[in-house]
Amino acid sequence: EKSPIQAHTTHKAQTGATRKTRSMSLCSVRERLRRTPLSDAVVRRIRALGLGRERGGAVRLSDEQLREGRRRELGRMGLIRAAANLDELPRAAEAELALAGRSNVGKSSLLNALVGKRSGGTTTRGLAPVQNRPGVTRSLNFYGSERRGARIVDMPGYGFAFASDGATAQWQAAMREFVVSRGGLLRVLLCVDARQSLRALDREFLLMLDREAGVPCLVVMTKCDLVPTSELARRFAVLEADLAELGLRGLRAGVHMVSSRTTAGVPELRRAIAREMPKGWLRFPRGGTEAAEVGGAEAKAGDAAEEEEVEAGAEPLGRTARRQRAKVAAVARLSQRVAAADAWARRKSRLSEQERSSRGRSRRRRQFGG
Ligand SMILES: Nc1nc2c(ncn2[C@@H]2O[C@H](COP(=O)(O)OP(=O)(O)O)[C@@H](O)[C@H]2O)c(=O)[nH]1
Ligand SMILES: [Mg+2]
Repeated sequence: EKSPIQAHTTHKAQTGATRKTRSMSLCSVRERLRRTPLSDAVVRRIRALGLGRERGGAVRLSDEQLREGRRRELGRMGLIRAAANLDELPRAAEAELALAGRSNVGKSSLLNALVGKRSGGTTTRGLAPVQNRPGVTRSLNFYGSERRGARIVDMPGYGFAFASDGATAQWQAAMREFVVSRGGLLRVLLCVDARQSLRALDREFLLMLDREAGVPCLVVMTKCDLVPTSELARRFAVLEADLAELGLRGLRAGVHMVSSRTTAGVPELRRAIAREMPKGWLRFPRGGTEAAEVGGAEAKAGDAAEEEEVEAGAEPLGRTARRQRAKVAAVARLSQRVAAADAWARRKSRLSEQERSSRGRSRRRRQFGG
């Protein structure tokens, strides 16, 4: 039995049809864009968010928008674990949000923008490594701050360019297993490059997420600073239509548009996430002081600001969300028991150095991809 993703990969290899299908679908997208009417409401929304690439340079954001976009949410996030295989996953005791999408669509950059982390001038760099080359993230990277339950998982892009087909298929099988069996995974943010349309791998992933894993999903158009407003509005309409066609039960209404480079649209996305995740998962600073803007004294000021934060006004949770929370709580209880049992077992019999290294070898053998 092959997964739809594996079947797709094999089909590509056998028929060599990739180039042909790709150029055909490209034509049809152009044609569809031409025929899609321009929605005034969407154009207004793009302008209000400060998105779209306009002639003569980037759209300008107000100081207020910039400040809001650069806010450091979720406290001091750090890399908790880079899992190169499914044996290395951290315990699923927390509420997790995973970023998924094709390679190079800007997942890691969006993670940096969401947590308000940046180094240098842009938010596309910072906490999670970013490179202008597909397939940089090849492990499941878990980010979080110990003090809070928030976890963001940076997933490797499906179909990364420089791996062999075999390794890619292995990765995809592993990603499937991750989203299907991960107890604490509450939502997935599916990222689509604003200059591209929904591709076969996106569709397959979304269907698998919906039908097999049952994980609700938010869709985000990334790099919206690179597309002219009217084209962006049309691409937005085409994407919404394509998503509607898939008939996903767990799809959250309303595609989000962001630029991780300028942080435009990021505050709005954070608010949408706060509504989806358990209360307190994502908090907003109460006061007007901008800890993230303090520069050198950032870490200290950030901690002080954290103390004052209040919980975001999350909307009452629906039945599904309540069930998800109950599931998370159950997993947390279970993993506490497992941890206690583990600690007890460790005390009783310390593994010899030799045993430990032979374990390491068999673990490496089970590694997938990259
Ligand atoms: N202009 C622009 N470039 C972006 C944006 N987000 C990401 N990029 C660039 O796209 C490339 C891939 O980004 P990355 O976050 O590593 O993508 P990932 O492979 O999906 O994690 C990098 O060169 C980023 O600087 C954005 O919002 N605007
Ligand atoms: Mg990445």
